[in-house]
Amino acid sequence: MLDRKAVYFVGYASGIAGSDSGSGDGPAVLKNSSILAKLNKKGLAYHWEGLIKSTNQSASILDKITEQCTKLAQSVEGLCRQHKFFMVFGGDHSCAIGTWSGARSALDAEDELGLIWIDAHMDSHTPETTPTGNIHGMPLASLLGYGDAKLTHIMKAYPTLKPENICLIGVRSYEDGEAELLKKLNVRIFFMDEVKERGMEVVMKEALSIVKKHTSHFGVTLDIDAIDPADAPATGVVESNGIPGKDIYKAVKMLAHEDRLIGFEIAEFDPHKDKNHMTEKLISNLITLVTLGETYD
Ligand SMILES: [Mn+2]
Repeated sequence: MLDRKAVYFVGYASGIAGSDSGSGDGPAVLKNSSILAKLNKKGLAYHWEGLIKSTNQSASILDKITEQCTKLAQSVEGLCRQHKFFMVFGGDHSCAIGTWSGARSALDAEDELGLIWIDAHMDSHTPETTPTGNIHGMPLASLLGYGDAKLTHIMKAYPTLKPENICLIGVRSYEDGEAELLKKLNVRIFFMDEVKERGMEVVMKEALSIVKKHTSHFGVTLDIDAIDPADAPATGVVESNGIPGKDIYKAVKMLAHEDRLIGFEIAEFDPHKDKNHMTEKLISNLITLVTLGETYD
């Protein structure tokens, strides 16, 4: 198991893939956070690898995202190859294209990567099905090999993920086109109704068995909007009726002893919408839960 007493943070400081760009400031707020600064006292040493953002002002949004995701993928790949436990902080959820392309790239060609996608949305649109054109609605489709070739081919392995090795948790808002794609691919979706009915721990256990079955390693990506806005208000596309904060804690705590977990990602944190640093504190707790198995406060 990777040493998680030392973790490596990478920030994806961009919100250009969504209609609300506030999430682009998320990583900088976390980097300067006095709340996160106290993690050291818990026995957790963390290092910031940097904040990634496109430097090409005149490029199209697609090209900027391609550039950012390529840089992020290279950073994550490097950390994985050095057997370092990484955490990526968005930024909008287009970061996932870079993060998981990079993690996949660090594995051997014959290995497979699993991924648990915790989100209120499916993020599985293609340029053909999207009603908004926003790329933060497309990262999972891209990772599965559907969408613009620039995004599906960030690194060499194509597709990055296979549908049988992933699952979604917490979904409650989506459009037909993306739902059809995931249904066609037979992707397991734990909709919010099922999470409520069976409980988050039961669902998480089943999710872990899916992503570990045919893979050497797996990751987890958490969109803040999966969590109930009463416990995590700081996100761009708020959806009511989400996963309670205490249940997210239980689920993430289960990851602390998963030795094949390669890294963890938190996306769509918009600090401008936080209330009394509530979401920032929740993120601090998630960091210590996934690494040390206990909450920070
Ligand atoms: Mn998302």
